[in-house]
Amino acid sequence: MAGNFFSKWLKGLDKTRKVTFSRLASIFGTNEITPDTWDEMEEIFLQADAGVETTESIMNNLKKATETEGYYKTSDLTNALRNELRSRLQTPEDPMKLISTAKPFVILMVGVNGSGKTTTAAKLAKQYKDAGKKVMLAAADTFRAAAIDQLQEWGNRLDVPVIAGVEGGDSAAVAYDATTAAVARGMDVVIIDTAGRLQSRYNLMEELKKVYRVTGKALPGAPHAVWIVLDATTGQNAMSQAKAFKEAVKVDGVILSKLDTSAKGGMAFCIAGELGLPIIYAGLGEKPEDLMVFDPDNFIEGILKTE
Ligand SMILES: Nc1nc2c(ncn2[C@@H]2O[C@H](COP(=O)(O)OP(=O)(O)O)[C@@H](O)[C@H]2O)c(=O)[nH]1
Ligand SMILES: [Mg+2]
Repeated sequence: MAGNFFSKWLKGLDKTRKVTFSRLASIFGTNEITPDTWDEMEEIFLQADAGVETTESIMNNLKKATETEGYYKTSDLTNALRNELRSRLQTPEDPMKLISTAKPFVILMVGVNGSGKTTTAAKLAKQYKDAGKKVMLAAADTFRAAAIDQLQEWGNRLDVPVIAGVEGGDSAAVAYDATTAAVARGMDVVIIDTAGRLQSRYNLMEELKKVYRVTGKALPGAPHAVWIVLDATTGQNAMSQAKAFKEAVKVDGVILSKLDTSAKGGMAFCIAGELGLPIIYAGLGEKPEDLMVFDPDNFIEGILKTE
């Protein structure tokens, strides 16, 4: 079981490992630490999209450790590197425990178009349903009819009720209705999918604020969690998007989607430091079961493992 669990991470992190981090092996294959060691390591982190700031900080800490500990062989660096990376990832609170802290527990999914919100909402619905929870989905992305259909299809496949409005309708009203219905029907979890078009960032953010506010009117304390879905293939771009969303609503955590198709998984290392948010889940594929609670140790193992 544990083996299966890790192999999913290993496979999901194939691209990030093979394109970038596997090159660490050639650094650790040489004997002594030289200026090239540092240059190459820095390049690897930048290519993996860890970001300039985070990369600099990792490099500085490793150089400092090398001085204070008196490292001179590259092999001395492997543990220091692991520790350095691990310190940049937060262990998320167990989401299964978290969703039991309110009934219904209302989750708001936010993020730009195409980041994976709707798919992730469905994946979450499946996990919670499989755990015996009564789950409801809400299609508050009323901007496109296709978005409503997409969530309704997932609802059918997973046998989970979906509350939906009409195309062009008021998304806040959908969120309100869903939350109210969930209370009335004794649901355990409500997952509200929202719109993410960026063309009109101002309107999007205003709409999101309204959805947030109105959900709290339907049920004081809701939404209990706001999770931003960030597409790992967009690397550092996703970071600036996240900052914009954080200005609009109180975001509680990140879901890093599409790690399986990304070579930029290094961005995970700047999320805690630069956004102050934990990564709660990782998307490792398109199927409903391809969502894992973020596990920092498996993540690091998965990107650093040598074949
Ligand atoms: N490979 C992969 N594809 C994903 C993942 N999450 C979402 N997708 C795909 O990304 C595309 C956009 O997802 P969608 O949920 O519609 O994004 P939304 O616009 O934010 O709601 C779809 O084709 C999804 O199947 C993931 O973890 N891995
Ligand atoms: Mg969507």
